[in-house]
Amino acid sequence: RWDSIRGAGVRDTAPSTIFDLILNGSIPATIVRENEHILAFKDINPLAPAHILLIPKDRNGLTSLRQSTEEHIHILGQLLVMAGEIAKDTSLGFGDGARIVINDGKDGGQEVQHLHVHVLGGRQMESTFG
Ligand code: DGP
Repeated sequence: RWDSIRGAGVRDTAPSTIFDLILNGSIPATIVRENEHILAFKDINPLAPAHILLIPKDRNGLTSLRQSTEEHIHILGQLLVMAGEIAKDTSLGFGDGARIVINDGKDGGQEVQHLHVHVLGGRQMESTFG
């Protein structure tokens, strides 16, 4: 799948992550949606009946949302638009709504240092965060 992946940002010197292995096909993932800039796949440890992750194919410095700058506005918008499309996809197990989450940094519970958007659904979410 490398042919559809734009070159990594030259200023992105952070270590690669497990998501790079998914992007280059070294480890399998259940891909549910894809375009030139974004890959969406099922979370390996689902916390809801439907749990999809969206990642920018070119991390371009976005190890976390806190690294975002104006140059990332377009990809951030595209990620949210696709998250909304996925959240409407009943074939993926989504019902009437979803929870869309970005964990950011240690205190946010982020484990993989490649920006990703969680889309969770298929059950009633609790009103609190834990
Ligand atoms: P976070 O805690 O926000 O960094 O979420 C990372 C998510 O990535 C976590 O829900 C599990 C998922 N994940 C980790 N490794 C893999 C993998 O190898 N394949 C897939 N599909 N998901 C993974």
